[in-house]
Amino acid sequence: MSLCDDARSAAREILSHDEVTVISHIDADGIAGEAILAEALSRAGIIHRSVFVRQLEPMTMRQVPEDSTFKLFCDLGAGQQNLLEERGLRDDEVLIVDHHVSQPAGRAYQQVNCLDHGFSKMSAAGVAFIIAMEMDPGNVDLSRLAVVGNVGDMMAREDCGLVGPARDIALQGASAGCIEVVSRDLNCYGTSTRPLHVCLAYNDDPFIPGITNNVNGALRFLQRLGIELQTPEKRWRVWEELSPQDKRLVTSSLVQQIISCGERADRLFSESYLFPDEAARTPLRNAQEFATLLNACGRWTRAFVGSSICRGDRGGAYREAEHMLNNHRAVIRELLEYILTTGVRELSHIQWIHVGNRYPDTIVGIGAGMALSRLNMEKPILVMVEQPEDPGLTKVSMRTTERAIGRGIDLQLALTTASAEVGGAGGGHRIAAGAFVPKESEEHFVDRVNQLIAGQLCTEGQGNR
Ligand SMILES: [Mn+2]
Repeated sequence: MSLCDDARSAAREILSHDEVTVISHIDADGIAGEAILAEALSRAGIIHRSVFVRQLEPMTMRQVPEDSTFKLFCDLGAGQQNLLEERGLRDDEVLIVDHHVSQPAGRAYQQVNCLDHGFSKMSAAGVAFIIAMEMDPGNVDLSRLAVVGNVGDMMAREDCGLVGPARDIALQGASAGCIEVVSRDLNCYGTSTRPLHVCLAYNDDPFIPGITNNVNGALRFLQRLGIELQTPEKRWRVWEELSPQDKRLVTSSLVQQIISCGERADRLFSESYLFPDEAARTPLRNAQEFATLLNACGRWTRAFVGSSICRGDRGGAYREAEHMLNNHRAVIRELLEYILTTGVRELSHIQWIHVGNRYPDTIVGIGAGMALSRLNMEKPILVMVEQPEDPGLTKVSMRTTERAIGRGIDLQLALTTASAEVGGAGGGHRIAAGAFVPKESEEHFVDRVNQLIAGQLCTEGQGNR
């Protein structure tokens, strides 16, 4: 059975029900996946409602209604099939749409999981889209949301673009005219909304000496090239607005700058995914910024606002999301300042800080990533934060760089191993991972992670990249 076969039988199953509950995750991928399924269900005339959870655990299982509706789990469920079983859910009333590692339980729940077919660079929204297309090929416009989910889950990061079936979805959207796939675009966040010099200065992958973390340096660099940085109305221009010649001039000069510092310039370019139907200079214009908007909604527990935007609301929901995005950024800036002024503690192979209960646990990962580029980038950063609902539990977020991954570092492996040893749980990706650990084991845990990272660097060269 191929992924398509699985999706086809899942579509048939879904279409056979009159009432469906979608249970999804509150991040960009979960919200985009939910919106794809909800929209496909609406179009098929099936009654449905949705529930968003931060993660699937015994507490949040209570939000899953005890009724006769068919339960569609999205971006979660594969690893928590024991919970579904404990709840007494029958195998004929559940379908799991996921891309996380499966933990089978006694009952064989029906599942569409790209991981089962060897596709690790695909998100739940991507899987949801393939199912939606099997429900009705007219759902091709939902490819935009699938791309947002994939990019939001960092599926395009390592290879500077989507690959495999996730990329096929982007190309399907391009043929249908709703996505513009730009090859060798500038690999930079904020190309639709940020003034170009700010956009360049905030980018740290690749790290460009004199430009990264240096807004004035970036501004002088662009002025030297003679690029028209403002419109006649004195508004700063964004990358998207530059002429093709100016874009080429900027990228070729950046390449020179990087090479003259002895660095590799290949990560300066990436494939990007634009949505030409959206208003200019809004975060809805490209997949990366759209994903941030959804993450902001989820992190401020307003996943439904994000879902409404995915399904076309450009009025009230969009204004509310813009507000959350500003708030989101302000709190992240505060966290960044806090980390930099308080300072991290350095161990031999990692650097870490505990921010107590000052910041919501949902943003510490992002703050950690931003802080890392201002600190020693050779050492992965680990940030701990108190769990608001459970002070006995500490949330851990770790971030590192592509370069460190190339040297053998795998944060997901380190955190999963170390947290399991203290009775916690972890997960994520090589470059960004998280865990929950009991508060009393914090110190031991940090030392253990340090040890594991040291071990990973030793085994470098075994070709596990
Ligand atoms: Mn996901």
